Amino acid sequence: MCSCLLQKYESFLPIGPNTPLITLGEGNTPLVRSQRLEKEIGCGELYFKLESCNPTGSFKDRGMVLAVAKAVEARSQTIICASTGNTSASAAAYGARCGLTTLVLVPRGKVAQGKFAQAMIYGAKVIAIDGNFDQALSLVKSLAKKHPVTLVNSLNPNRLHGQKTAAFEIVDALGEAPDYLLIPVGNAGNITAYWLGFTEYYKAGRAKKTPKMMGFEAEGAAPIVLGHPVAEPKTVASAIRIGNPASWQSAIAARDESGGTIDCVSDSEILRAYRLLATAEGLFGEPASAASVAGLIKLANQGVKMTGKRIVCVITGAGLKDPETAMMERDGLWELPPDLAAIEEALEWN
Ligand code: AN7
Repeated sequence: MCSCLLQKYESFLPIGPNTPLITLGEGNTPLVRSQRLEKEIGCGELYFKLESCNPTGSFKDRGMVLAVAKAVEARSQTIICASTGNTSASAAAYGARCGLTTLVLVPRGKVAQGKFAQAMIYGAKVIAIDGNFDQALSLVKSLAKKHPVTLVNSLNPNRLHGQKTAAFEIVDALGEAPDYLLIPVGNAGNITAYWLGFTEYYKAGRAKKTPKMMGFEAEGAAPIVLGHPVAEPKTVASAIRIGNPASWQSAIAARDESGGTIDCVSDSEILRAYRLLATAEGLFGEPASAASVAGLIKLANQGVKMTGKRIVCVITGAGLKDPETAMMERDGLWELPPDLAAIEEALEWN
């Protein structure tokens, strides 16, 4: 089987004879059934879509592979994006693969270490600004208007077309669309892309229904829930620290057309879900990813009936991208002398 996402779903993608079918092995990510949370919640079936298994460790690779292929097709030599981290890591990787110059603007000091390391090692030019993601996005939009560069944020429709393939994979794996799709919301591109994918598959007769789209923002960065932009977004989930999402209107359309909701979860709910996912399921997603799981727990606590329902939570990015947040958890660590008796005593094995 080919490991080229663009080729696999070619008929659903804006691909022509001159589009290079580049790949770093993106897509075809696991859909893993829950072992414990499913029983605790009391839903029919619960699955995790592990987008953390993409080549740079996040779902961004699905959209980036197409955006960069189209940039190469158009003979562009430079790609540019604003990022909370994952978009920059992905752009840097595909840019390197295709011999492009990659320029990324990030909020200084607000990008998780692993993502920053990725942008650096893939050879991107990183401009760290004393400002937030929304300011960085506004700057790259201006730069892309004035200069011959390709914008690869999700304002670029190719990003959304690439990312919709995750919805195709879920339907292909389950044989039908799930009842609920739970997903973290930042710049709101991904919820838009999944809805596009589910509706396209429905129209093509590959699914008999579409899921309710359940999006979750972080409480301190919840413009869609509040109904107005947030000037200084704050959350431990740095990936979704976004106060004025680019795909705001299409996210609302996805919510309303699907009969779903967009709600928010607090940092403590996110961190609890983050640890639970790791300890109860053996899955290590980054904090923003845990917003979908925190959302599921919130719905269950609100008494939303999920008996018999098929639910998919999207784990958007890998836990190792943000070692600093993971290292806040020290309960399992004992520092002891290299001494048998001391270790046995600590373990109460004497
Ligand atoms: C792990 O990298 O916006 O709602 O600049 O990295 O489509 O923005 C990342 C977003 C969820 C939210 N989970 O997706 C960026 C960036 C993870 C993310 C989101 C992001 P969108």
